[in-house]
Amino acid sequence: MSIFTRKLCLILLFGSILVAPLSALPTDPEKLATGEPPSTYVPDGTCIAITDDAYDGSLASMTCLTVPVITSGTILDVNVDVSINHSWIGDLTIKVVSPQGTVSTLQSRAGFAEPADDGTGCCGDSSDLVETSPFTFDDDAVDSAEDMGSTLLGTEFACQDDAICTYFPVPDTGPGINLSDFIGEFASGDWMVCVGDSAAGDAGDFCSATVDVETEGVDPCRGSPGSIPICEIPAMSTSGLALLFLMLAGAGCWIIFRR
Ligand SMILES: [Ca+2]
Ligand SMILES: [Ca+2]
Repeated sequence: MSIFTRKLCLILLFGSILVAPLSALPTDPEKLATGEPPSTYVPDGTCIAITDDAYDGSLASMTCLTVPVITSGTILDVNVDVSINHSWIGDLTIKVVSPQGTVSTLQSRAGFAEPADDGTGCCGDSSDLVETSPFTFDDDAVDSAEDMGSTLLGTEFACQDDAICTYFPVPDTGPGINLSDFIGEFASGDWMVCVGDSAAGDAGDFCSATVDVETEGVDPCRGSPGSIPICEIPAMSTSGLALLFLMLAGAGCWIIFRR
C-alpha cells in the first residue's frame, strides 16, 4: 500500500469518527420545535376539491387533511375547526380520525336523517358554506350540527348569515358519539379531518382544518410539549449514511494497512 493510500485511509477513518456525532441529529426540524405546537393544516393557501358524489361511507371516499399535533399528554377535550366552500350543506359528511385511529363523525348530512352511513339517499339542507366563515365542532356548543343552515335560504351561508359558527357533533348512523370519543387518548401525532360529498350537482372544496386539544400529563415518549420523543430512534440522515460508509471504508483501509 502506497504512502498516499495509507494517508487517505487515516484521513477517512479519523475524519469520519470526528464528524460522526453530527449524523445522529434528527432530520425532521418539526421534532425540534418548541413552544405552542402546530395544529392547523392549510394546504399551501389553496383549497382541495371535495369530489362530488363520491362518498360511500369509507374514509377513502372522502377528502382528508392531515393535521399534525405535537401536544403532549392525554386528551381532556378536543375541538375541530374547518373552512369549506360548498353549496348544499346537506351533501356533506365530516369525520375526524385520531392518531390512534379512532373515527368520530362530526357532521352527517345536515337536515337529512340518513338510513345508513353510505352516501345514499337525498337531500338535506340546501344552504351553503364559504371558507371565509369557518365553523367549529365543540361538544359544549348549544347548536346541533344536524340543524346547520336550517334557518337559511339556499343561497345563504351558514355562520356568515346566521351567526351560528359552533355546533355539537351529530353522527346519525356514522361512527362515534361526539368529541368525547377521544378522551384519554394521547394527543400527539397526525390527526385527519375528512369531508365527503354524497349527492351530485353541488361541489366544493376543503380549505383548512384545525384540531385544538386540551391535555393532561405527558406522553411516555415525550417529556414536554414540543420536545423530541425519547422513544423514537431518530432516522439517520443521508449525510449520516455517507459518514457511516466513510467510517467503514476507513476501517477497511486501516485493517489492510496494518497487515
Ligand atoms: Ca344527518
Ligand atoms: Ca355534491
